[in-house]
Amino acid sequence: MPRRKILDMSVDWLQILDPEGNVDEDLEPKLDNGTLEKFYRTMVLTRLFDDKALKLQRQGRMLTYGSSLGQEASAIGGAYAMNPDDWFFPSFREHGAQIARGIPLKLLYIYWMGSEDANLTLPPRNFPVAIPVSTQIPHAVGAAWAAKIQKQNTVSVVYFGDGATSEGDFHEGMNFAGVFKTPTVFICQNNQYAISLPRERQTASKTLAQKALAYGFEGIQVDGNDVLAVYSATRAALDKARAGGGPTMIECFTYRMSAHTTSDDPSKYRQMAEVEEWKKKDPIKRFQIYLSKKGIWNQDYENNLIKELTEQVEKAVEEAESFKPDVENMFRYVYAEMPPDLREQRDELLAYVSKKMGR
Ligand SMILES: Cc1ncc(C[n+]2csc(CCOP(=O)(O)OP(=O)(O)O)c2C)c(N)n1
Repeated sequence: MPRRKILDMSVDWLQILDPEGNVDEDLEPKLDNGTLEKFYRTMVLTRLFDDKALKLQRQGRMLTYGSSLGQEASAIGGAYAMNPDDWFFPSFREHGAQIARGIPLKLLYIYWMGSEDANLTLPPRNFPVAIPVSTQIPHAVGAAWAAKIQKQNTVSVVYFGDGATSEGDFHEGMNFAGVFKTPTVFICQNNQYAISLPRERQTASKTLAQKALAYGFEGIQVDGNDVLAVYSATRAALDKARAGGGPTMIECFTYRMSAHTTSDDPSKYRQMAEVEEWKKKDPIKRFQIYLSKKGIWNQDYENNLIKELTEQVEKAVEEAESFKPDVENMFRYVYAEMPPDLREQRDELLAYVSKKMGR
């Protein structure tokens, strides 16, 4: 026969905990209560951190900020599946993953208050936030390739959005990872929008996960508002990568509940009814029901937790606001030898700071 099907591929969907808090016991990961509580605490802390950042920005105490409201499970589920010595490459909306990786809240606030100094003391193996969309992807693949060549047992995990899948860096990184079978886990946060551009206008593909198939490796779509599904899928991908099985792409199907950033007005491009529908799928709420059924969560537990974590957030803000940044740092680490135009800008800024602030 001259014509026959030579390719038959598919993409799985994974959900373990549904929006009503019902768990699929066959798929439920075996996690002890301490770990489950850690997941819950970190999701709640991320939400409190986020809410405070938005308020600070509105009071003129923070620069432009991108909220992660609604994406807490997608962020922390993957990060908690990692080992501390795995490489972590975040985009700009992964506050939850950064918190799960042990990055102090104070540093996150200092960064969003505008100081690169925060990046100088990040815990090892945690890359700084990448503001340019997708540039972190080739970096992650490169680090994974290096780990493979050096026979280290580490995996690179890279986070990016649905919009990032239209960038050249994404395709180059995915292709390289497929060809060289690098130990890389690609976590795509499909939050349905790239600023004002809806997912349907980003790509004609039915899923984002299927893009991995074109590069010769597995892609899976998970319910991104289900922390158990995100954790389990990432754990499986990490185990596979460590065993020499190469890369995986995980598409977390989630929703950006807030604006793109504090400079955006989403009412211009999406309907409130859509937001209301997604409210019913809240990742924290469903995990709360799950913990309540396990006898871990109750209203007193919640009240105590909110009090404790709010204090933690307030303390971090205080520390961040009393931090004295060294403005010269933003010029220091790009070139081994600073070009004249940059030197000129640095001198101008230093003169301004010294005049304005007497430093
Ligand atoms: C290379 C590059 N192009 C454009 C921008 C401007 N920009 C910032 S965020 C963004 C949309 C990103 O969408 P997505 O990847 O889906 O992530 P999300 O913001 O939804 O988390 C754009 C176009 C940028 N930062 N970098």
